[in-house]
Amino acid sequence: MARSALLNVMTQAAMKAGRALTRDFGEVQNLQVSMKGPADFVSNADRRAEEIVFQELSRVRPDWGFLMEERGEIEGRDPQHRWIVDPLDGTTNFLHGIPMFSVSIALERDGQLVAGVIFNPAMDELYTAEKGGGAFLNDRRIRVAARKTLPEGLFGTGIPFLGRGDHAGFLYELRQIMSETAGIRRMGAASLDLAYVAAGRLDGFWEQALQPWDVAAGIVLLREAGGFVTGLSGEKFDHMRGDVACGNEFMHKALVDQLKTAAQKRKRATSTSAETGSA
Ligand code: 2AM
Ligand code: CA
Repeated sequence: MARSALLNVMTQAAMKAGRALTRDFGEVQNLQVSMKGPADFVSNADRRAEEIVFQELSRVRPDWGFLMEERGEIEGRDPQHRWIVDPLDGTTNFLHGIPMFSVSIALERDGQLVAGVIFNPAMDELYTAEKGGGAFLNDRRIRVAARKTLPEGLFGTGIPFLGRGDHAGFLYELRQIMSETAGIRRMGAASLDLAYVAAGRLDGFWEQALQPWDVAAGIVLLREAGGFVTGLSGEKFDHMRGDVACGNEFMHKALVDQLKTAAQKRKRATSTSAETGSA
């Protein structure tokens, strides 16, 4: 399969950064056992990977802007095009020596996501998609799974953690979805969760409060693989807002219904406790 020039540029940048991350990942595993621990080393690995992506993409498309996890917004002379880049998605996994992390690069044209590349160097898996051109894993076409009912469905999610997210709300979602489905996975890299739904490994995925660079590339993959995506209560998806519920047509609808039920149960419980004055 011949990749487009655009996907070639994105792939080269992702693979070059991925190779640097692989070298650093080896070192992280050594540092795990040292007194100092690998935290500072990992922030540097993250910045190095971002620098590689920035240099590679600026070299071939000097006028295009960027939205990057570390550097933030960099305006380009061309107002139409912007790269959205997460140089290391799954930072916590990387820090802990777990090989579930990626380089994620998307292209936005006039505010629309039009191309996405995600590279997991530890598993040597490269996901590519361009609007209208289909989604691929290592150059083989991928599609969302064909399973249609919740009891067959395996779902990915992100669990809020110390200092982040709506912990109480998530427990309602978890209670609801775990009792209706074949299982839930928490992999720790939103880009790869989306890629796994696109590849038909997971049947769906939901998570709140993600950043544009966590999801932008994965959304292109998902749509090109035939998936559906909205916010958590079925509202139009907006990659700048960061709430994601996705799956194939059937699983997406079923997931959103479950999330709505969870939100209603929470609301009822909150108003009951407010009425009775309990916490
Ligand atoms: P990161 O590894 O690049 O930080 C895991 O649930 C997902 O949430 C990962 O994609 C992770 O991206 C992202 N994440 C971690 N901390 C976050 C934060 N403070 N805000 C938004 N997303 C975050
Ligand atoms: Ca990220």
